[in-house]
Amino acid sequence: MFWQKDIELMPPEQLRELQTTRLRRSVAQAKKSPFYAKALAGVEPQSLNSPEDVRSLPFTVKKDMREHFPYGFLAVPRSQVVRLHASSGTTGTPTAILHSKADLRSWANLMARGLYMTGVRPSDVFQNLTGYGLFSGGLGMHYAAERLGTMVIPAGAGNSRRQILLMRQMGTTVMHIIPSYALRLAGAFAEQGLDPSTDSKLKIAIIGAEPHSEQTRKRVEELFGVKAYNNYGLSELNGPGVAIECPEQNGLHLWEDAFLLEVLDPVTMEPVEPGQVGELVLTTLERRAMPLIRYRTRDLAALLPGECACGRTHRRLSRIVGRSDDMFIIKGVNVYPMQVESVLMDFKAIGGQYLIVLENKGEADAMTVRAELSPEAAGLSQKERDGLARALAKALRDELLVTPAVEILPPGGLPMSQGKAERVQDRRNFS
Ligand code: DLL
Repeated sequence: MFWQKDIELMPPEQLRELQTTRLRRSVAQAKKSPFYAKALAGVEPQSLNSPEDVRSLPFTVKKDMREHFPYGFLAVPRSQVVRLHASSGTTGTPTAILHSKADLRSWANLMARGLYMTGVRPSDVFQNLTGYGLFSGGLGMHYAAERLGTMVIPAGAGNSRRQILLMRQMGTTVMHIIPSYALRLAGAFAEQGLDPSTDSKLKIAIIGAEPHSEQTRKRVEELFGVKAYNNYGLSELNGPGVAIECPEQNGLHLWEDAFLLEVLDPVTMEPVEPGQVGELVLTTLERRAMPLIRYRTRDLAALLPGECACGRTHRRLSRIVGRSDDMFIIKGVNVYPMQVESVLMDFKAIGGQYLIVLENKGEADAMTVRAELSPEAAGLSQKERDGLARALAKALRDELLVTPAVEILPPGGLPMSQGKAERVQDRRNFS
């Protein structure tokens, strides 16, 4: 049942003591880097006496990492660095995340712990359908699955025909996949007259790397006949494996021996109550090459109150409800793309892909939701499509309090992305 029983079931008080010891060590280590030598000047690691004492330290933001690219956060000699990853931002200077051998070992172990928790075993065949390269999803998951002892198929992202062939030939039982791609892949099975729930041996899907709704998870589970486990992470904090669901599927256990979590009001930066949504702020407790102190992730989620029936003491996060920088304002209303997705996924005739387009139209801003039909609904008549568009517009208005225009597209009608799906195009000119 457990990969590291003593750590996974560690009593909360003991876990806090471990965190305090590791926080001191992490701060001392961080101070060896040029950035933190300045930012933490005057901070005495031994004066930190509880996990809450982290609040006396300054935040780290992505901009700091950009400005100190590539080696400003490095806390070990360059010769000890064995791997570079980068975060997925598409604009501006990238951020470099540097790992030592020990860092990679500890990351692989953490993610292996998560995989084991979902039921992955050495007897499984593990197909990794995420991109290999600077993106941390591919290699990060690859080494974790190897560490666990499963046979890994390093398929990478895209090329659905080959993915399906590999799955069927090799008897793949576990897939690691970005949820928007999982829905496309189900469509590719259907195009070949195959049903992924019966024409594959899949039983587990590990999904993550992009926000997705509960409805999307359910869809992946139904289409593929699997249990789909939500896995959260970001490159700055290693990558996959920061928090992941157990078989209870009631929140994501955040590995608190490796990360110190704060959930803060993004405006006041004060802690919010358990159950309330706030920004996740994380401090690494194990990283040597590049420790990060109070990193503002911009991801929004709630810390869930109560204990988990699985017995693990590491506290649970809700799914990510959005990013503070994802939210857009239209006609004065705050909207998160995830709200739109939840509505769309309640309609069986709608497939997994959608795009929200924001434009200036005359005096006011206009919002258009473009949604693809599911392969099964591809044959709907124009009249039926119009009816569907009207029903969608109404359901979206009820959820968002603004009425968008809705365009229904055939399956495959939106541009395909190799990695994370693009969900919002803001073409507005604010000048
Ligand atoms: O996406 C790491 C990863 C790879 C996680 C594979 C899980 C699986 P980045 O490219 O740096 O790293 O993007 C990190 O993606 O801040 C979130 O906004 C979003 N994200 C990641 N996992 C989830 C998830 C990887 N399960 C950014 N749910 C994060 C919602 C997620 N959003």
